[in-house]
Formats: sequence, C-alpha cells, structure tokens
Amino acid sequence: MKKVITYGTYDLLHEGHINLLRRAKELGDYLIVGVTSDSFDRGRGKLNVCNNVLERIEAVRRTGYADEIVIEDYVGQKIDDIQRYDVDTFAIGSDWEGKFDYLKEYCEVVYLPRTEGISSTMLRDEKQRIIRVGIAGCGSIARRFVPESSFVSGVTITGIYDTEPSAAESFVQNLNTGHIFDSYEALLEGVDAVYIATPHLSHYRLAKQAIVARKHVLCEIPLTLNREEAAELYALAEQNGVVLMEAHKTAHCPAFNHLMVMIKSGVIGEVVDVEASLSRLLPDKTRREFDATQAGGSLYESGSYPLLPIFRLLGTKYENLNLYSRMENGVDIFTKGVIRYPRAVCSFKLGLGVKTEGNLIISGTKGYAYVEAPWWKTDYFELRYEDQNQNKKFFYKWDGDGLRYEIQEWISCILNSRLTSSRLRRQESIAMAGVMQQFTERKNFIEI
Ligand code: C2G
Repeated sequence: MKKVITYGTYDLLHEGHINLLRRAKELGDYLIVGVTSDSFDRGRGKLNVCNNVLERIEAVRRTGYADEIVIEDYVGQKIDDIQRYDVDTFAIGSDWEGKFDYLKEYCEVVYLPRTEGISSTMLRDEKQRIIRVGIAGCGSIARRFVPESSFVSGVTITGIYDTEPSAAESFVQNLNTGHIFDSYEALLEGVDAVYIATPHLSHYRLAKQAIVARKHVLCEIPLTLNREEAAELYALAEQNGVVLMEAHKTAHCPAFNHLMVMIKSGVIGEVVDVEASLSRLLPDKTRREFDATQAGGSLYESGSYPLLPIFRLLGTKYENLNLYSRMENGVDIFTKGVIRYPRAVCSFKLGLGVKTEGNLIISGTKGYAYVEAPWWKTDYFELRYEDQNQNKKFFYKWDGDGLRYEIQEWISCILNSRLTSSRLRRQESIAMAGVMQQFTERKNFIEI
C-alpha cells in the first residue's frame, strides 16, 4: 500500500485545497492529512486564521479524501510523521516548491500544481469587515503600532490626532499612513475605533469621549490612575456596546498565557508567592517619565505589568498592599510593593532610577516557575522542582514588538461583538487602577 501525506491549515476550505487533496490522494492508496494546530499556526505568524482546528479538521474530513487526519503541532513533525506512519510520498502545493526538499532523505517529495486565483487570504479579505482605526497621540509606542497592525487583517489606520501638529506630520510622513485630523472630535467622527497612546493623565477623558461617541477603544497602560474612573469606563463601554481594552502587551503574550493556565492547573501546587520585577534606567531626567505633573514615575509607568501575574494567579481581593518608594522630584524612581493575601504574599519592584533583575518567580508548594527578563514579553520559561529531573523548559515565539497580539484580540473582539477579553479581565484592569490610586493617595506608603 502506497501512503501519501500532506499538510496545511485549510482555513475557509476552498477549491484550491480540495484539488490539492484530490491530487495527493491520486498519488497513492492511503492519504494522511496533517492539519495545523491553532498554536502552531500562531507560532508561524498566521494570526488571522478564521476557523479553529476542530472546524478545519471537520472540513477536511468532509472532502472524503483523507483516510486519516493528524494534527501538526511542532516544527520537525513532518519527519517524525513520515517515519512513524511509514509514508512513501510527501505532497504539497507548488507554492512551496523546493522548500521541502530536505524530506527527500525520508521519502519521495512531490510538488503538486497549485490552483490559481483562490486562497484563504483572499476569502478572508472578502468576508472581512475592515475596522477604521484612529490613533490619538503619536509617541514612540504609536509608531510601533502602525507596522504591527499590518500583521492583523481587518484593520486600516485611517488617521491620527496629536496636540502637536508637527509631531503628527512627521508621524504620517515617516510611516506613510493615514490622514491628520485637527481635532480629537474630527478623528472620532472618521473612525470606528481609536487607539489612545497619549500621556497617562489624558487617558480617562479621551477614552470616555470615544466611548460616548460609540467608538471602540484600545487604551495604553495605565488605563486610568483611579479605580472609580476605570470601573466607570468599563460600565460606559458596556452600555454603549463598544469594546474597551487596556493595551497590556503581557496579557496577550502566548508564553505568559500558557504559563498562567499551567500554574492554574496545579503544576507547581498551590501558589504561595509571586515576585515580579521590571526596571528601565532612563538617564534623561527631562523625559515625561520623570515629570510629576504628567504622572511620571515607576509605578504609573510600568506597575500594570507585575500586577497582572499577581492578580491572575491570586485574584484581585488582596488583604493589604504596602508601597515603599524612593522619590525624586515628586516621582518614584523606585517602588517596591508587598501584597498580602490570606494564604500568599506577593511582591513587585519597579525602577526607572534603580536597576534590578527583571524576572518573574512564582513559588508553589510543589515547585516554582522561573521566567527571566524580559518576562513581560517572554518567549521562554522554566518549571523547576526539588527533583531536578522533573524540570521542564518551554519555548515560544514572540514576533516583532508583540503589539500584533493585542491588536488582533481587540479587532477580533470588535468583529465578534465580544465586549470583554479573558486575556485581561475588567476586574484585573480596575484593580490595577486601584493600586495606582493608593499610590496617589499615599496610603500604606513609606518613603525610603
Ligand atoms: N493550495 C493549493 N492551491 C491554492 C491554495 C492552497 O494547491 N490556491 C495548497 C497549498 O499549497 C497546500 C495546501 O493547499 O499544499 C494547504 O494550504 P494552506 O491551508 O494554505 O496551508 P499552508 O500554509 O500552505 O501549510 O505545515 C503546513 C504546510 O507547510 C502547508
């Protein structure tokens, strides 16, 4: 019996896929079809796949050509499959010509003619609603947003607004994108959604204005520096039927999310301690980050990052939070926070004027997780145990600046009318604003 194997994503299964499967089947007596897993596709940069793996498997099954379907989940699996299933022929479309010649060591490799004029990308574009996004504020993070958004389908950058017209002009010229609006109101009128990347203190006002105008909002961290304001914005977004998301990169990091669900499943036992740190020494003290009138300082700047694993693993109902800060010209150049829960204690360190090891350690009754810096955009972590033979290392992919993951989730929430994302729950975002507020009010606060 001659065995043939072929692989694909088979998203929005179309005539091109069906022709390919038929031709592959005709090459032998038994056809094995490898369908990519969702995480494997994300890992190879396919962020816009519409059907999930179960739907794609079902679509392949319904063609009637596959005698067996397997899931492709890792790089190198093709060699393993060919040997495991004793495959005679590997077949793939001609768009891959030459790319799989390395498999010739294991079996015959055949490139079959690709069907012209049809592709999953084309079908996705046809059925895709395009969300017109406006950008408010054109600092360095907004500059990264534009190229990152090009990896997500369904988004177009319509325009930009900045209080500084010259900054907006150089932004549009350098990035060759959008149109300059001369007021925030005009920007809101011309778009479906807005990305707010302005200084912290304007977030609440701009987000509220957008939500009331029924525009979806992706707002840079920190969403607000006040718990009531954050809660009000989420309630308002719900009433107006729009998506409000805080642009928290770590919340969308694939490795971080996998670590969180593994720990929730008990791989290190009960979590007793989370330590998370992040420091970035900025020598230029004239920057916004050191300006007390613009809510500069370590906690406002990056507190949302360490608070995420703490709140995700232990919840937002802590018993007590103490803050210890080194202040300089009215801003904290270093803050250490200690959060007590009934059966756990967590701490975080943040520095703009103090350097420290930026790692994340989660300690449990059976073992601990170690994530080295930069853990907030990690592609690697380890689970460690008393018996070192049990230790495990996990590797992932983090593409580009990583903003594409949050943009993709935001757009997907908008297109699917999902008002909340499980990646950053409302109560977590509101609790983060509560911590900022406690600092502003100098409650349980000691200057060191
Ligand atoms: N195909 C085709 N004609 C088209 C479109 C796709 O013949 N118009 C073929 C592809 O060449 C491939 C198969 O259909 O052999 C599946 O295509 P995709 O779903 O796009 O999967 P792909 O990204 O090519 O993944 O490990 C996965 C493989 O590398 C292939």
